[in-house]
Amino acid sequence: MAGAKHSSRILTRAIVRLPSPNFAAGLTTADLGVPNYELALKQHAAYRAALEECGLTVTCLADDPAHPDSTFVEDTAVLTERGAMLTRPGAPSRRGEAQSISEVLAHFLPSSSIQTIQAPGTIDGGDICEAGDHFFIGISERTNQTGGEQLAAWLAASGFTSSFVDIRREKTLLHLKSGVAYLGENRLVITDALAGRDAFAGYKHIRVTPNEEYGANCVRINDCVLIPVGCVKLAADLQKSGYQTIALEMSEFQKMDGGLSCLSLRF
Ligand code: CIR
Repeated sequence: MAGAKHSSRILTRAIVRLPSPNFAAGLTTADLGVPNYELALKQHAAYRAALEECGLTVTCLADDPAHPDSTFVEDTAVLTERGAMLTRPGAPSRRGEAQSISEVLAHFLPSSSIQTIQAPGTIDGGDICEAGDHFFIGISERTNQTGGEQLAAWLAASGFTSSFVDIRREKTLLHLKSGVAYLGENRLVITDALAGRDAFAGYKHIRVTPNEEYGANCVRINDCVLIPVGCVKLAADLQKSGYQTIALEMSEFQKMDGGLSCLSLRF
């Protein structure tokens, strides 16, 4: 791979959670039909295999029918190489998801490095885009200013910088990372809607075309980038820039507004 050998952080582990049989009862704005649970399980298995192919040891948690959206584990925590911030998700139905993730993280991280967002702050992990030592914090329908400020203060105390990106007017973006992904090498995959924002001016851009917008939520893991099946132009652009891609079927998760990043916590 020319010029794309290493992401800024070597990742070794991932936490995922199986979708539950009542997964279709979760929140969604998509008009793509009801997800098929058996197919979602198959797609989840392929996702886990891809994480392993990227070099990660995967901890797969049992499904949690009390929280139909709990397969989207990314929203429950923000992980850095120096610690974890458990979130307080913006959707009330998802508030109970962080507790069990906190218990799992305690196996891997010192308890002194784990903090929690406090009410009335809210954060969904999907709004937090790590770009090396800088974090973009999306202010959205799920992540509020108070939560963003708590996170920014914690990041600053850990030696990271951060900036806010208000996406509340971007009606097609549930989360900031629905529209932008950091690849490493100062490079972003980004939608037209976000590409003009000052926050992203200092970066190289790989634009997703409007018909491949779902691919903006791709994930760099060590030497690979996970992308959704069907993002043909994005795959070609990534490969041209020296990245190895793995394309994954995501149809059943897309029906529930989920993308590739939201299915795992990576650290
Ligand atoms: C929700 O609306 O909360 C879930 N159905 C989808 C969450 C997707 N999470 C993410 O993109 N980080």
